[in-house]
Amino acid sequence: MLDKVVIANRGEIALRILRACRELGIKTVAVHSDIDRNLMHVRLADESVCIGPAASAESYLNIPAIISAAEVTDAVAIHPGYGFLSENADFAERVESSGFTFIGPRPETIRLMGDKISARDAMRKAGVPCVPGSEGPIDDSQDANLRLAKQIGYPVIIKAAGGGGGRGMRVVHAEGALLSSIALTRAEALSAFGNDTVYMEKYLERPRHIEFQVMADNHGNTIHLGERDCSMQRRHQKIIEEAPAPDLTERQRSKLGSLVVEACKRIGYCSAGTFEFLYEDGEFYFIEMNTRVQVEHPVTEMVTGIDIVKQQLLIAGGERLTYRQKDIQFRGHAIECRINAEDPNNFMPSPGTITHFHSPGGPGIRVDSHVYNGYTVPPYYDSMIGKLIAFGDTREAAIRRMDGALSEAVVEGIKTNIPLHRDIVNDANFQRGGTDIHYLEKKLGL
Ligand code: MV4
Repeated sequence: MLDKVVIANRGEIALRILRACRELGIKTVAVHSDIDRNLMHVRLADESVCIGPAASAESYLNIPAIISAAEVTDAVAIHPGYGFLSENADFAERVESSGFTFIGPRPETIRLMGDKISARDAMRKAGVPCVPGSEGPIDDSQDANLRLAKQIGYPVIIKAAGGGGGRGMRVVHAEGALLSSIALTRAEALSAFGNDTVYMEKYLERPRHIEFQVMADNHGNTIHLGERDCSMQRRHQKIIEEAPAPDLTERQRSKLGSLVVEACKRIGYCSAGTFEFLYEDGEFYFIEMNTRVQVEHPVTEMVTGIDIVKQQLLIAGGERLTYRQKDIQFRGHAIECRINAEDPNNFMPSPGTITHFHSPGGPGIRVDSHVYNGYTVPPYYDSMIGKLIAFGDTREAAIRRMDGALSEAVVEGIKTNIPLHRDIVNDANFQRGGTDIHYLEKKLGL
């Protein structure tokens, strides 16, 4: 078992990791920027180290400072959380070469999945269904690209190998725009990612976004923890996530679950991971794999009863997975609302001091948040101040509980998107379930 872990993150996920360490008797080191010294997990950690000023580039992205903090506190491992350096293969490599355990997959796996073409290639070879498209990158042969697009059928989407999460993509609706779109996406990719490699896929026009959670240890054991529907999003920012995905059958779940488990075994995957799919007309299409614990992991924890972060820590400590696939039971329904410090009308960030904070409660309500009365939300980082999760025996029960919890929540001193969440959970189409990735933007008239 790991002795002492550096938590290389901030906010709610840092507190989440601290809580998992505390339950396992693992000592904690909180690294923080100078303005984050009053974060809750910094106060609760066994030790804390200031790693730099507010700017992320000089603190939470400051690789030498984070590794030095591990050295001076004699820690054995580093947990990157999500965002920041969590999917940075160079960081993982430098952590390992400095003699520490990186709590996550091996660096080469992070690199393989970070390149969206090699990820797609690996999954196609492992028998995971992918979106129809180019096998590997497209080159600059105009005739070949025109032929490929014609064969795939318009609309097509051009994507950057170094992209992901919505960056470096361009939809092409007709042949006349293809060549210029390829050139433009290539140029943008070069400037954004330093890599102008691009590929082509059939563009799915009304998909849902469904992702599968996997866990794998270092002893060849791999399980899946079912799926999450993350389609309620705006400009690639997820707003509401839920598990299980509405209307998915047990048969679909076990079929896709077996495919992603086999794919993990084939690539030697380790730790927590998420396979991202587009789901349209009853078919699944792999698009990307995330090699980190995700913001929305709690909805999976609520319907399986498994602590994903604890499992990550156990796996990093060399332990075997606590569960086998046949131990995994899915029960009930969980919905997560991401609570952001932002204006609910124009989505502008709303940093400032929270003068009054009251957490909702009651049966089936979980609040993953680091804020408290008097906490000042800084303007330097992501605006998410917490996640409200509601569990119920049925989706309807979870929705009812969520609406009640949203009506109880009090956050004064800053604006939040709680009114938007109340609007969505009371929306008839949301309540019917199965809305696609464009639904919220259409509803908001964007
Ligand atoms: C797509 C797609 C439609 N067809 N690929 C956006 C971010 C990255 N995960 C991939 N994304 C998409 N890829 C094909 N072939 C639509 C999107 C997409 C999207 C996907 C999931 C969740 C939200 C999204 C919002 C806009 C576009």
